[in-house]
Amino acid sequence: MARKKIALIGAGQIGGTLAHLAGLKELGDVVLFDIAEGIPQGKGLDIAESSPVDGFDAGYKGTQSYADIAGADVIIVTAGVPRKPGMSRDDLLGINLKVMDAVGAGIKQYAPNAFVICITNPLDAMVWALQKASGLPKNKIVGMAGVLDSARFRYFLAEEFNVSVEDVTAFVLGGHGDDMVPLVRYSTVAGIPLPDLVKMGWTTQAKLDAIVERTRKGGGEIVNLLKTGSAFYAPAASAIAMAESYLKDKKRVLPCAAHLDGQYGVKDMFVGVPIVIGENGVERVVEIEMNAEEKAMFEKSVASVRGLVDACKSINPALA
Ligand code: A3D
Repeated sequence: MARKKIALIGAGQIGGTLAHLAGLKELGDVVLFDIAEGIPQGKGLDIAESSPVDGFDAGYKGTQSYADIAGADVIIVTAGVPRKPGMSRDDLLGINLKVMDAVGAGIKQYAPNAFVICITNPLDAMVWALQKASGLPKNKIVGMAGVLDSARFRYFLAEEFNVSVEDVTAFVLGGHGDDMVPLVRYSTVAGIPLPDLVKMGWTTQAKLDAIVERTRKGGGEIVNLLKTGSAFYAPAASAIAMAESYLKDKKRVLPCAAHLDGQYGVKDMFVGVPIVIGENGVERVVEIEMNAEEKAMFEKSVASVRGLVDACKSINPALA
């Protein structure tokens, strides 16, 4: 059976890490596309030269030509600019919207059957714009954010409880912004919900509230430390988990920015919700009941995403 083909649009910090992880996990052959000449070629060759040491077989090709993504099974988009200290994700909108136009046209022409994962910020608006620009079916395009946000939440909780990260599950809803919605009562340690752990004396409500707040600002914490860009190891690992679920038809239940057509009361927007990813792309949107407080937080988050989508429509009316 022929190897799967994974095209990475954007070969920067996240793109390079994605290329390395895709090889280490033998997900398929990798094409790195970037407008910066030499970068995708150099990164591809460097990673290929590590393959004899780590013992994996994967082809690597760096390119400036969209024709090379033809026939890709999965495309992961990180093209654009990342945040610097003092910038919000929303400050990136104008520049990255133009990038989504170009990337969407490339995908439409050469790889309209791929499953596409968008990472470029501001995430929920960029995945919306990329779907419009590419014309991809709504079940074949998602945004990566919730897997990362919930991984951050899980990591902070595992540290607080001094237990394995593997036994902590977390549930995050809403847009990928500082008003995302970490759902405490659906997050557990080995099945025990967080409010019960507070009652059991494992932590205090105040500490839990601080962890929720740290999760919401998790991206900014890394930006402030790095100073020259934003997080890339955990974002890449998160997108690879999504790609793997599609390529291997694992049907994992993952929080992703998915197209909503009435679910959660939202229409024609991409917002973070739990979905099942399998061979057909987005196979199911999981709708949960929210209490009044959760609903209010979710609606606030959706309103921020709507504001960004409206900004995209006013910059580029052709997308509306
Ligand atoms: P960076 O290392 O700057 O890589 C971006 C790459 O995109 C560069 O190599 C550019 O040359 C390339 N590029 C720019 N314009 C184009 C174009 N038109 N076509 C092809 N390539 C182009 O950034 P990064 O990898 O650190 O981050 C990439 C994106 O992911 C940024 O928008 C970040 O804000 C975003 N990001 C999202 C998350 C989420 O959780 C959603 C997390 C971290 C970063």
